[in-house]
Amino acid sequence: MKSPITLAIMALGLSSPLALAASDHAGHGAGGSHMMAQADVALSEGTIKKVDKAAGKVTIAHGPLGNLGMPSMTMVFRVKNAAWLEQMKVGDKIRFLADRVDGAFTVVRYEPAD
Ligand SMILES: [Cu+2]
Repeated sequence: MKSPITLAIMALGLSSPLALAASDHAGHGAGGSHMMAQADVALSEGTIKKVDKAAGKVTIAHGPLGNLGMPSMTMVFRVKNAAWLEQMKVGDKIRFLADRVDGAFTVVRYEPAD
């Protein structure tokens, strides 16, 4: 059995060529270290299942979340920016990054998937 840590390292290794390419691309633009850091993070895939604007939450059927050591599942997330809930629609495919914010799983970054 591989430990979750080993799997996380493997995930990072697999994502590095993509992340490097993204960093390169961003580097020619604004090129701030902040942007570079974001580009290094591997986004996970998800499909919007439910949007609850009143509660500020979104239900996402997501693929593995390497940084959280979480397998694929459908679950509820909070969102870092409530305005995102206005843009998210049930059935939308997204790429996103989730993290623990104040102990709650939160979408801290997302973009539409093609
Ligand atoms: Cu999950």
